[in-house]
Amino acid sequence: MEGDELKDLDCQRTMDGWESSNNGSGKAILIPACCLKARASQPELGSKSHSTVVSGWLSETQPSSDKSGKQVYFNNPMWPGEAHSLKVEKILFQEKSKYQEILVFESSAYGRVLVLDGILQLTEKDECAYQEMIAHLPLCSIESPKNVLVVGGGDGGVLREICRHSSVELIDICEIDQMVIDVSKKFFPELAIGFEDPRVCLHVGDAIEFLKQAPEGKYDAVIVDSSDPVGPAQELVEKPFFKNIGRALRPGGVLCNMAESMWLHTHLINDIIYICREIFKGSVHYAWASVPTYPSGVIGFLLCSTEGPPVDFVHPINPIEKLRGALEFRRELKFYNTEIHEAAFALPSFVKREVAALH
Ligand code: JA2
Repeated sequence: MEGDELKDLDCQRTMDGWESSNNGSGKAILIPACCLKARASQPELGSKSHSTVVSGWLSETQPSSDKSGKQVYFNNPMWPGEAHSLKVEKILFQEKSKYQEILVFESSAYGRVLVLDGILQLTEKDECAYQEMIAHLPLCSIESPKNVLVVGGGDGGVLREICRHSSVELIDICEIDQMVIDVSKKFFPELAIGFEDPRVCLHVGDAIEFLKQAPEGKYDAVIVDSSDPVGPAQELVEKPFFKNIGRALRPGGVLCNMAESMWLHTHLINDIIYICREIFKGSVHYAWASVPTYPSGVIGFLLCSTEGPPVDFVHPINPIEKLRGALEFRRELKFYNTEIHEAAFALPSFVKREVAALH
C-alpha cells in the first residue's frame, strides 16, 4: 500500500468526555471500570478507535477479556500500576496492519502521536530526544562511520538523524511493517523525511532473517530502534538476534539498542546486558535520556562494541559539533550535544546497584 492510499478515519472529531467525567474540576480521576462505561456511552467510538482511547484520553493500558468474555482493561504488563495519559483532540488514523494496530491522533499537548498496539511510540514534541540520542550516541563514538543498519525505525526519524553524518555512505533499514512507513510518510513528514536520502536502502521484512543473511563485518554501526518486546519485537531481546548483530558488525563496530526504562525494567535491562556482555567483547554501557511521553519519562540505550579497536563511548571521538553541517542538516538538532552525550552515561546509584552486570 502506498502512503497516499491510506485513508483517514471518518470519525475525526474532538472528544471531550473527560471534562464531563471530572465535573469540571480539571483534576485527573482514575477511570477504572470507566472504560466500559465510556464505550457504552460512545459506542461508535468503541468500535472504530483503539480501545485504549477512553473518554478522549489515551492511556497505555491493554484491553483483555475476563472469564465471562467481557472486555476489561489492565495496565500494560510492562508498567503495571501506572498509565500516563494524553488528551486526544482528533483521531487521524486507525487500522490493523498485518502485525499490529496502528493509531495516529492529534494530542492537545504533544502534537501528533503514533501508537502501536496501544503503546505510545513517538510524539511530535519529544521525538527529537529519542531519535537524536539513539543515532548520535553510537555514531559520534566511532570515527567516520560508513555503513549503518537500522532495525525497526519505520517512522524514519533515526534515518533523518543518521543522515547528518556526511561520512555515512549506506544506511540499510529493515522494518517489518510497511504500514508504519506509509503512516509516517502521511502523518509525520518531519520524521519520514529520513527516507528521502539517497543513501537509504529500505528492506521491508523480518530483521531476524535479514541479519542471518547479512555479510559478516559489513556494518560500522547497528541501531536497534524497536518497539517494546511484546508482539512483533519479542525476538529482538533474545540471544540469537544479538549474536547475528555481533557477526554483522566489523571489529570495533558499535550497537545501540533501545533499552527501556531504568525505573521500570531493571530485570529486563540486566538480562539484555548479561547476553550482550557474552557477545560484545569490546564494551557494554548503559545510557539514558529524558523522554516525557515514555513510561516513567525516561528511555535507556545499550551501547556495545565488538572486539577490535577500542571504543570510548563516554568521550565521543567524533563530536557532532565538529562535523561540518551536521547541526543544521535538514533541521536543527534540538536535544543532542556532546555534553548531553557524556552526561547520558552517568547512572543513579540505585541503577548502579540493581543493574548488577554494570558493576
Ligand atoms: N518507536 C517506533 C519504533 C519503531 C517503529 C516505529 C515507531 C520506537 N521504535 C521506540 C519505542 C519506545 C517505546 C518505549 N515504551
